[in-house]
Amino acid sequence: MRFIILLLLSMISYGSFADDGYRLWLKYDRIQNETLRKNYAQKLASVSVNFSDETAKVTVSEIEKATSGLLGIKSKTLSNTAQATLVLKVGKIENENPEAFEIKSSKNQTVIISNTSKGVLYGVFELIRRMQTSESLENLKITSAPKIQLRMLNHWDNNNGTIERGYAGMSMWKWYELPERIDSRYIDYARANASIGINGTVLNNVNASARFITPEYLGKVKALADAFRPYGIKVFLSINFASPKILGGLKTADPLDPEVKHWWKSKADEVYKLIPDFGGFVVKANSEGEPGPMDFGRTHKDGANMLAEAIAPHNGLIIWRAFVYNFDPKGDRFAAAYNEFKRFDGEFLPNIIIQVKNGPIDFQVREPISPLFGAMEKTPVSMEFQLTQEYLGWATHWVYEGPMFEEVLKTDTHAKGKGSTVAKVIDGEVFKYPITSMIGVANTGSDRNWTGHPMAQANWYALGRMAWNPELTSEKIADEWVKMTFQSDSKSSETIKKIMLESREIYTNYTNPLGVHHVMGEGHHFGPEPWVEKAPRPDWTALYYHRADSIGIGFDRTEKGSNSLGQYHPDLRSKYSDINTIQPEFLLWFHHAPWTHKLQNGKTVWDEMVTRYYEGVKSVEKMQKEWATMEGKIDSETFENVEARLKTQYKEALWWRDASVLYFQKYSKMPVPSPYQKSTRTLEELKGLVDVYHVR
Ligand code: GCW
Repeated sequence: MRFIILLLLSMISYGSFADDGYRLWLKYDRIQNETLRKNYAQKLASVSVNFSDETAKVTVSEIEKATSGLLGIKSKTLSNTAQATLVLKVGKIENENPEAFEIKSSKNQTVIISNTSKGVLYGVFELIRRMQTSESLENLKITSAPKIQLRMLNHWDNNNGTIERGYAGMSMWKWYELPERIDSRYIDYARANASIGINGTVLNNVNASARFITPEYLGKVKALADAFRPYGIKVFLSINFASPKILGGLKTADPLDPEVKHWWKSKADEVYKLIPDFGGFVVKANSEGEPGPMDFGRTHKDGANMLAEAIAPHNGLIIWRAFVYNFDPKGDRFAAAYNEFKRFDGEFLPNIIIQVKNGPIDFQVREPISPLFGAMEKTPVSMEFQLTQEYLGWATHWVYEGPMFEEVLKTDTHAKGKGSTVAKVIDGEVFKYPITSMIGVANTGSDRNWTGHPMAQANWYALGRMAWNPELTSEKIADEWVKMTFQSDSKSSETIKKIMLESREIYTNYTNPLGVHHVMGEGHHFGPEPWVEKAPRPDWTALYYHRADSIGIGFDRTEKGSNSLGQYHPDLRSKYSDINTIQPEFLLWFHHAPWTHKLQNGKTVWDEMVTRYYEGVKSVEKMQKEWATMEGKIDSETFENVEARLKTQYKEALWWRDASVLYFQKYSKMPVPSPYQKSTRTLEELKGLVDVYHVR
């Protein structure tokens, strides 16, 4: 007994309660600064709530959790609004957005008000965030409204429990227990999403099994929709375009066939009868072997419009993905989506959104923007980012994606003159889109800490915050996340934030310097395989993209090459078209640059590439050193977890560096510049490593 008490006392004094990461950024450990804590405690001493729906219950329960955790108090519930220190109110506010809220505070009272209960919930999370990040609650006069309507996660989860490109365990959805049992994790998932403004979730993989829309599964989906509703989250499903054949026994899934149309209409009726606020269907059609309208000689427009018609009576949406690329021996995969969709601009029904990946290829480490942003004037396009780190080192490499999102969102499409940034395209400002959306392909799984790598939680957080306001900086978001997640001293917070902000560029340097792309392992997409020269399709090889030869490296997309650059507005095009002025980070995306070509810093392409590979690895060593200073400053479980993952990251960074340099050197025939030393490993040895990683 004495031993246990001593152990507990020492844990408390060293603050070393093991933190398994389950609580995410909603940690709510006691605020150490007493003055601040007392001040907050006064402000949250009593609460009055003027609404009483399901959302009211979860809002009050969130306040209870936050006040007992952060402040060590239990707020009194008062029916007398005048006496309450915190008033939560549904009422008319100036901003008509149903999700907007206002927070106003005077000396004795803080009022959170919104047109809807959901807006109040968002306001409460904002207030809690302010306490978690030690901000003042005095004289607040805040109005906040989301700039994007649909802020969503897309789960690539399959009904057998696996996740496509999921690196944090198995799927969270226990289909076999549903609809009877609602796992408490579903509720914590919904809370976490609501805390960052996420209001929609697509439960299943876009490579969709038709099973999800069978009556059996729809019952399960309804149970999840009911569990998420109080948190303001709508449920969507990915569908299999061939469902009328697979489930309905029809001879065809041709979108113009009357029986097929009828089948989808009654399916939509069935779904909405069960789930009246169902969000809609997401469709990956005629892409990577998935069925679609082109199987019947029809177009993406025919397919999308048929489904849109079926779902329109219920106010449902069709989210049609633009990730399509048929192999064309003369073409350039970069140009495929634009070629397919631009011609139909204006011909899609109004309840359709075209969901576009941030770049033209496929979630590479760094991509220029998809030319569809800024090109679709009459059809809403939405942003698809990938949180799960398919090409970003899975769950062993620490990559904070905030700076990548920010780089994409700040890119100027010039569609309607200077300042037509991607952020402004997708939030509807540039073309006045009636529907707006941003989604992240989820990085969550059944791992206790949700995301495998503890630091990857920040990517989920960043998606929600940027979807609420695509003009927020990645720095501000990192600052919030670190403070909320670690509740550590300010020096430690700064160290963690610094590593985060540098992490993406570091990863880029040791894997994809100067804009070389699609050089990862084939199929599993892990580790380096720039030597992949044969694959089931040429555009699945690495050679198709890097085109290394005795002269140089990179894909010429200028007028002299594939001319895909021509898909951008001339003012954006000119940023990339001159090999002498292009930002080096994008060089090999657009130019076949001679190895000896001199960059603006005076170095040759070869020397600069090698420098980046080597400096990238050195930076991982630096990350390790900086992280080492966190020992004792944050809880030991997270510390050790990240420390171990950084060791793996270092090992794999060396693998990337050596494999890439040795492989490309076969073409450049140039030496590794000093002070760097050529690897003592051979290329053959490094190629052999791939098999080890295949079985991961
Ligand atoms: O990046 C590729 C992935 C596929 C994925 C596809 C897509 C769901 O390798 O696994 O399939 O993109 O986005 O549809």
